[in-house]
Amino acid sequence: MKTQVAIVGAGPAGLLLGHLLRAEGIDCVVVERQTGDYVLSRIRAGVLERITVELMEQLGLDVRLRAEGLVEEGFNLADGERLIRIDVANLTGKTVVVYGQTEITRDLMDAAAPRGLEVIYEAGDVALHDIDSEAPFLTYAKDGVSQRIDARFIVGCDGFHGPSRQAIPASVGRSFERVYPFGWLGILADVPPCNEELIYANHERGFALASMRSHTRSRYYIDVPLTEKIEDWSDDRIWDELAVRLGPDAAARITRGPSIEKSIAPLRSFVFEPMRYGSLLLCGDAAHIVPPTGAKGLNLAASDVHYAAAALSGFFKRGDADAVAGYSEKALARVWKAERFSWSLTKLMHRFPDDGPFERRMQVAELDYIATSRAAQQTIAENYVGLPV
Ligand code: RFL
Ligand code: PHB
Repeated sequence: MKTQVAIVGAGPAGLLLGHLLRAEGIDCVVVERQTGDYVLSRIRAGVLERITVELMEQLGLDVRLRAEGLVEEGFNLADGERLIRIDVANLTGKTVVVYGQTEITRDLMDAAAPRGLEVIYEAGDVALHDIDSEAPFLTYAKDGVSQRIDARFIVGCDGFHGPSRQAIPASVGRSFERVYPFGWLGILADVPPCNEELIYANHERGFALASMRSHTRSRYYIDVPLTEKIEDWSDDRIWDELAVRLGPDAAARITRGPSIEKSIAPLRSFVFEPMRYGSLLLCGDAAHIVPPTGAKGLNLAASDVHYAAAALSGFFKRGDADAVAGYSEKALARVWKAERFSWSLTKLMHRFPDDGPFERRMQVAELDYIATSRAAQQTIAENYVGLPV
């Protein structure tokens, strides 16, 4: 098979890019290792920045998002019994939208066939070849038969563990990494949320986050040591812990219910440079990971895709090779700022095992400053809604 752009991975990054390219009349094919159902079963992000909403809008795929998404005008930082509200709408004139990654992916998946976007699921052994040439190609196995896709560009949207980043020679790439000494235990349940706006809590027993997917579906997280096993966390134990860490006001409003999903995810900051090598571009988690504090991961994938689509459209529509050459620098400038925000909010809201009384006083001082300074709140708010693309 021959195409203009071969995309590896049908997560949100790969599907968004595929749709944006098809809308420009550029040929592309997406290859995905898993089944569509498996991709939809991964419970992940819940908070969308402007850029992510705008891309769905640009594609005319925002009907359900507009109808079902919850517009959030602010969020809260809790420290013991104190609650600091960040009035995002007032401070920035913008809002974020609560709408699950699963729903975005479903909307993109449902529109693929009608819009002529070919997605090949259950593609095994995907490998990238000749990425330093102008004629790169992918090989994969489907139903036991080996297949090949020739393209002008390959875009790696295959997440942190995919083969694309690994295809770049070690001598030209550089990784920056910070692994955190805890993970987030998440629980999804069909119960009304305890609060209309998100609450990120720093409690002496650890971190907690109250989030949601809708008025009837809640998403909560607590941080746990990486040695913890999910089997040791009954639903009751999780609800008890949330009630303590979120503080008495929120606790009084928590509705408990059986979990429909629970899992532990490790926290990591990671950036790979460059995000382009030869005819290969990387987008989303394939190139970088943020800890989930601040909800940046999916949104960064969306801004990468926005830059990549513009660069590829420049190449195919106007013969502009510079656009592709400049992709990495442009994308990384925004990536590093989101990395900084996610890292600083993670440091502010979690108790690290090595922290002593000094580090705790620093957290309290910073939270005091945020509570009383409009400038500090504005800094947080403008990062939370997403920096300009
Ligand atoms: P994905 O979603 O991992 O998709 C990559 C796709 O590539 C496929 N793949 C392959 N395909 C072919 N061949 C191979 N060899 C392949 N290897 C992998 C995979 O099967 C998959 O379908 O990456 P993408 O598209 O870059 O999207 C990134 C986001 O998924 C991620 O950044 C966010 O989910 C992070 N994240 C959050 N981001 C936000 O913006 N807001 C949030 O509120 C938020 N909350 C979260 C999160 C991530 C979490 N976890 C579990 C990691 C909460 C959690 C708990
Ligand atoms: C979520 O709803 O899953 C969520 C919300 C905010 C975050 C991370 C995850 O910072």
